[in-house]
Amino acid sequence: MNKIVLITGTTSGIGKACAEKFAAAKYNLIITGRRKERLDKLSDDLETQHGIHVLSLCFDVQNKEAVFSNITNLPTEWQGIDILVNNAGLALGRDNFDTADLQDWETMIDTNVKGLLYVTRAVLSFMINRKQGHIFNIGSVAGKDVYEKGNAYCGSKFAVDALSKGMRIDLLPHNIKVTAVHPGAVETEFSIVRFKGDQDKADATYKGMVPLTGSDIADIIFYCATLPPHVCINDLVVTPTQQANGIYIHKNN
Ligand code: NDP
Ligand code: 8X3
Repeated sequence: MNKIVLITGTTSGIGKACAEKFAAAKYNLIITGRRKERLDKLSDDLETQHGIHVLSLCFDVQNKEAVFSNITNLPTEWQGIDILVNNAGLALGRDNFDTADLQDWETMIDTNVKGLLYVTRAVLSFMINRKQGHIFNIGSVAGKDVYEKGNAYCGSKFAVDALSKGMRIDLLPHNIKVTAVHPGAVETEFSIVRFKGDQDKADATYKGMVPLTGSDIADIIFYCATLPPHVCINDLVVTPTQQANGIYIHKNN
C-alpha cells in the first residue's frame, strides 16, 4: 500500500518541491495551502504524472477550527498518515524591533508557531493510534542565530526549534520520529512575501550567491524519511556553501 504524506504549504517553494519528490516515489499526498487554484493544479498534475492519489485541503493554518475540522474529518482511507511535513510559514517585513508592524508579528507567530501546533495536534491522534509516524518541522537558520531586524521571525523559528525538541521527548513512547530541518537561503516566493511584493528587494536577497532550491530541501527531507525505522535524524542545518548562518553570507561582487 502506498504511504501517505501530509505537507502544509504546497502551493509554492519548499512544500511544492516536497510534494513533487514524494509523488515521484509513489506516496499518496495530502496537500494544503490557502490558494485553491494552485492546489487544484498541483493535484491534477501529480495524479496524472505519477498515478498516485492526491487529496487537496484548502485552509489557513492560523484558523484553529479549520485545521481541526479538515484533519479530524479526513476520510478513513486518508487517516493513516505516515509523514507530516510542517512547512507552511512566512516572514513579513525586515524592520527594527521598535518600528516593525504589529500585525506582521502576529501573522508570523500565528502561522509559524500556532499553525504548526494545531496541525501537529490534529495529525498526532492518527499517528499515535498506529504507533508510528514521522514529523518534519521546517525551522530556519533564523531559529539558530538571531540577526538584525529578524526579531519576531527569528523568535517564531526559535520556537519551532524548541517545539521540535519538546515533541521528540514527549512522543518517544509513541514511536514517532521528529526531524527539524533548518535551511538557510532558499530561493522561493519567501522573499517576495517578506518584502510584500517588492521584486527588487527579493532578488537582492539572492544576488551574488548560489542559493538553495526547494528541491534541495525536498531531497534532504526524503532522505531522512526513508532511513531505517530505528534511525532518526533529529536536527539538521543546511545552507548554501556561501552561507555560514543567518548573519554571514559571502557574496560575489
Ligand atoms: P513560499 O512563500 O514559497 O511558500 C510558503 C508556503 O506556505 C506557501 O505554500 C503558502 O501557501 C504557505 N502558507 C503561508 N501562510 C500560510 C497559512 N496561513 N496557511 C496555510 N498555508 C500558508 O516560501 P518557502 O517555501 O521558502 O517557505 C516554506 C517554509 O520554509 C516556511 O516555513 C519558511 O519560513 C521556511 N524557510 C524558508 C527559507 C527560505 O530562504 N526560503 C529558509 C528557511 C526556512 P498559501 O499562500 O497558498 O497559503
Ligand atoms: C529564512 C532564512 O535567513 O532569511 O528563514 O531568515 S533567513
